Amino acid sequence: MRSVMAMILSIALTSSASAAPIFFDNFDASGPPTVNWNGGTDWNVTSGSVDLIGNGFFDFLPGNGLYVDLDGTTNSAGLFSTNMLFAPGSYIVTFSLAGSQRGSSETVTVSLGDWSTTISNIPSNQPFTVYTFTITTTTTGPLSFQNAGGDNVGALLDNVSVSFVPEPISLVIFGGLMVGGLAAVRRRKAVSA
Ligand SMILES: [Ca+2]
Ligand SMILES: [Ca+2]
Ligand SMILES: [Ca+2]
Repeated sequence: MRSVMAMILSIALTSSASAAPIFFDNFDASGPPTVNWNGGTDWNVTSGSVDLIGNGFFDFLPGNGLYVDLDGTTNSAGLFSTNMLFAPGSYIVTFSLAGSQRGSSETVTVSLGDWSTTISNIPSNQPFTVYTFTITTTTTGPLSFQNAGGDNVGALLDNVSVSFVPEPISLVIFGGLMVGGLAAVRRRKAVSA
C-alpha cells in the first residue's frame, strides 16, 4: 500500500507541475521603453497603439520594471494581442492591471478566443492588482487586451500569464487507485500461476 500511496503522490506532484505557465511576460526584457511600441516578438498591436513604459520612462508606478500603457500616443487605444494562439480548451489567465495614475478611470476588455470579459471603471489610483480568470474557449485565438476610448491615457498592464487548468485532484486519485488495482490483480495472477 505504501508504494501505491507513493505512486498517487508522484502523480499528484506531476499534475501540479503541469500548471506552469505556457505563456508569461512581465515586459522587463522588452525594452527600451518607447511610446507607440510595436509589441516586440511576443505581441502585436493593431487598430491603434500602446506605450511600453517604466524604468524611469513615464514611470507612473516605479519598481515594476517595464509595463504597458494600453492607450498609446495616437489618440486610439490599440488592440494588444499575443502572437501565441491558444487552442480550444480551458486556461487560467492571470495579469496585473493598474489604473492610469493620470486622473481618468479606464475600462479594459480581455479576450481569449471566444471568451471575453470587461473590467469597467478601473480607478486612476488603483495600484497593480492581480486578476485571475479560469476560462474556456471553443475557438483558437490570441489573448488580447483592448482599452476603451482613445485619449493617450490608458490602464497599465504587467505580469501576463496563461496556464493549463490542472487536472481535478479526484481524477488524480482515481488514476492512482486504478494503477494500484491493476498491480494487485497482477500479484494475484502471479500467485495463482
Ligand atoms: Ca514589469
Ligand atoms: Ca499613452
Ligand atoms: Ca483613457
